[in-house]
Amino acid sequence: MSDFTIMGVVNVTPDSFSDGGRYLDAQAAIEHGLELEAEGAAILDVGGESTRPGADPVPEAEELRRVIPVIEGLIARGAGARISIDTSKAAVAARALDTGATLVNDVTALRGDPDMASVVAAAGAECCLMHMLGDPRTMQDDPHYDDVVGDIKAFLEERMAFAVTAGIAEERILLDPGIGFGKTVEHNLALLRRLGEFLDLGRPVVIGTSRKSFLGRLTGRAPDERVAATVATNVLAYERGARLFRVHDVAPVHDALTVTAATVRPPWTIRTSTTE
Ligand code: PMM
Repeated sequence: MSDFTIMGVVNVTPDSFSDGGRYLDAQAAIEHGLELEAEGAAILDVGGESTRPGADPVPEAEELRRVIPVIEGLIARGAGARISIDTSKAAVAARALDTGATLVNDVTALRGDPDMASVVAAAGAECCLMHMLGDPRTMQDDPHYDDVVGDIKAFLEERMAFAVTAGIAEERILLDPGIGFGKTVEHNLALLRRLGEFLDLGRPVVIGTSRKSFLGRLTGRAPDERVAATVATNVLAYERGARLFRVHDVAPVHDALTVTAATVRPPWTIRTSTTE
């Protein structure tokens, strides 16, 4: 039994940072989700609104039109992975939960829509609270922190208290420092280097570095050439205590984390089907 969980990204958007437009058609998104599950994703994170820097908001009806058929299709096709809805709109979360999603991944940490907390609480759903400075249109305009780790820890602690007051059980909460959301390259690297400090908050830490621009700034590579950089950051994050990994490239990250977990926490599982 591995102690890490991979969340495969299923973006149904024309403009997401690294895979925008590729899976805009519901059928393509469903096939892609099933492939990610076969590669080792235990959660599929379905999103219909891009959060890339500078992105414009998507109207509710359009977001519903993008994501609901994909969730329906994944369930109809017998997906075994749990389904997460990546949204900050309560109405989208509510429909997704009704359709079969069990986790709400809200990049605004319940600040984007006043009804979101009660929707999550009423459904008894799990919820990922992520840190973002400002909003996607402005977040990369000269972000500043007194102490990036301390400030984000305090934010997540406050958001967790808010969620619990709203009726969301603490054991249903996951926490994410929000790599790339209002952070410089140095902020992102400090968050990874000091990721272990977030374990003090007592909830599983989620990390999303996949193909992000700080990896491009470091390596000079285009988004779909950042697999090795993505693997490196996820291995490091695991070693620092993260347990949920939101990635586009599930197969390589799954292999890397399997070996990392076996090394850090033996005993491991020998797979007999492997050729020498
Ligand atoms: N990153 C993106 C979207 N949703 N959710 C969580 N919890 N953590 C993240 O880091 C995160 C997220 C942006 O990435 P994409 O546009 O490449 O999907």
